[in-house]
Amino acid sequence: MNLPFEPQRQTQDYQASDAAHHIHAFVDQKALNTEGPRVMVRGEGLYLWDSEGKRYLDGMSGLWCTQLGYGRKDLTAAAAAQMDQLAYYNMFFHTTHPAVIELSELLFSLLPGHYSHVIYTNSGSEANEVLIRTVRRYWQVLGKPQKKIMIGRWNGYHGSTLAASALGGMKFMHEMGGLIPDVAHIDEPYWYAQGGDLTPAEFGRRCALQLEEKILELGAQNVAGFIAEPFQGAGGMIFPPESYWPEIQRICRQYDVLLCADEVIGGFGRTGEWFAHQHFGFEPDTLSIAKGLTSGYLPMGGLVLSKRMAEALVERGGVFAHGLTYSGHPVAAAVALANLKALRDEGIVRQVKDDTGPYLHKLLHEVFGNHPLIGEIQGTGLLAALQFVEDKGTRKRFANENDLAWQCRTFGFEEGVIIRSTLGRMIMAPALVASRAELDELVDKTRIAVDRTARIAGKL
Ligand code: PXG
Repeated sequence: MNLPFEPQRQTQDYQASDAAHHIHAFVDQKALNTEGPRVMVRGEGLYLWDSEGKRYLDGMSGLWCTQLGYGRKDLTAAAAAQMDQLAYYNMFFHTTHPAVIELSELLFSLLPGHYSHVIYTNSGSEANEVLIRTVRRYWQVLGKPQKKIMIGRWNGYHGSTLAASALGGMKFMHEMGGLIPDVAHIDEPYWYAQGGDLTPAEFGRRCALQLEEKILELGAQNVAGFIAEPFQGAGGMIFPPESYWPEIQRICRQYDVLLCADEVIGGFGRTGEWFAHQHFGFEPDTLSIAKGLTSGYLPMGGLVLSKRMAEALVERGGVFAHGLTYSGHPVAAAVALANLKALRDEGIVRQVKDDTGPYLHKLLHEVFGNHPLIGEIQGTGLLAALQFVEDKGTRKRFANENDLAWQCRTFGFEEGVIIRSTLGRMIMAPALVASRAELDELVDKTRIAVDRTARIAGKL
C-alpha cells in the first residue's frame, strides 16, 4: 500500500486500546466498541486519511473548525516558535504576553468597531459559561442585580458543559445531568419543519415575537440576555427567515435585554462575512467565539464584549472574580494570530463571499434543485444543508428521517466524503480554502450518497 504516512500500529490494535480506555462524544460507547471507531491518522488540505489508508474529502472542516484545512506549516511553525520562546504563562498575577496582545489587536481590527474587549477561554462551551457570569455581572454593576434570566432556544446548541447545555435547547442533554436555574427557552425558527401554512416571513416574525412574550411573562426587569446562534449549526444548519433577526433585535433593545450571538460556528468567514451576524445584519452585544479562531489547531475560544459592556465592567465593575489557567494561552494565541493573518492576507474570506461560496450554491442548486429526496437547499458561503422530504407539496418529512440521514452519511464515508447528518438534514461546511475542483468533488460524492439514500427511501 502506498500511504502518505507511516502506519505505526494495526487498526484493530488501536481500536482495542481505544475501547478499553476512552469514552467518546455523543455515542453509545458499547455499540461503538463493537463496531470499532475509524482511526484518522493524517490530514492535508481538505483531505484526511484513516489507518487503513482510505482517503476522505472532509466536507465538515473537522467539526466546523478547520478554516484553513489541515497541514498548514505557518500554523505549526507559529506554535513551535511560541513553545520555544514562552510555552506558558498566565493572565493572573498582573501579567500578559505579546502573543495575546497581538492577537487581540488583530481580532478587533477584523470586528465591527462597536466591540472592544475579549475574555479568552479554551472552548465554545467555556465562552458561554463565561457569558452567563459576565452578563449577570454587567447588570449587577448597572445596579440591576435581579436581571439574571437567560433566554435560549429549543434545539439551539451552546456547548456541552452544564450551564452551556442549559442555555442550549437539546432536551435529551437536559435530561442527562440537569439544568441550571434562571434559564428559559423559546422555539427555534425552523420554517421547513414547523412553519405550517405561514409564509417564511410570517413564521420568522411569529418566532421572534415569542421572545417578546417570554420577556413579558418573566418580567423584563428579570431578563439579562437572549442567546442564539445566528444560524443553528449542530441543530441542523437552519437559517431563520429574513424577518427574524430585525424583529429579535428590536425586542432586545425595547426591553433592555442583551443580545448574545453564539458565533462559535458562524465566525471567521464561514458565511463569506467575518462573522455570521454581519451576514444577517444585526448588532449583538456579545459574541461567543471558538473553533475557526485557531482553525481548530489548538483549543481556544472567547467572549467578545461591546464597548458599552466593557466600559461598565472595566471602569465601574472593580474585580471580576473570573479566570482560567489557560485563558489567552500563548501557544494557542500565536496559532490564532497566524490563522487570522492567513485568512485576512490570503483573501480567503473574500474568496468565500465572491467566488467559492456562490460556486458551491450554484452547483448544489443544479444537482439537487429537482432531486426527488431534497425539499430545500439552505446556506450561504461554504455552508449548506440539504433537507430530506417525503412529500414536497406538503413539506411532509419521513418518519425515519434521522435513520435515512445517518445512512446517507455512512454512504458518504463509503464514497470518501465526510458530510454530517442531523435529523433529516445533510450538512456541508468544508474548509474555507476549498478550491472549485474540491467543491466539485464534494458535491459529486454527496450526490452519489444522496442517490443511494433516495433508492432506500423509494424515491429513485
Ligand atoms: N456554541 C456553538 C454554536 C457550537 O456549535 C459550542 C458552542 C461549544 O463549543 P466547544 O468548543 O465547547 O465544543 C459549539 C460546538 C455538531 C457539533 O455535531 C457541533 C459542536 C460541537 C460538537 C458537535 O455539529 N459545536
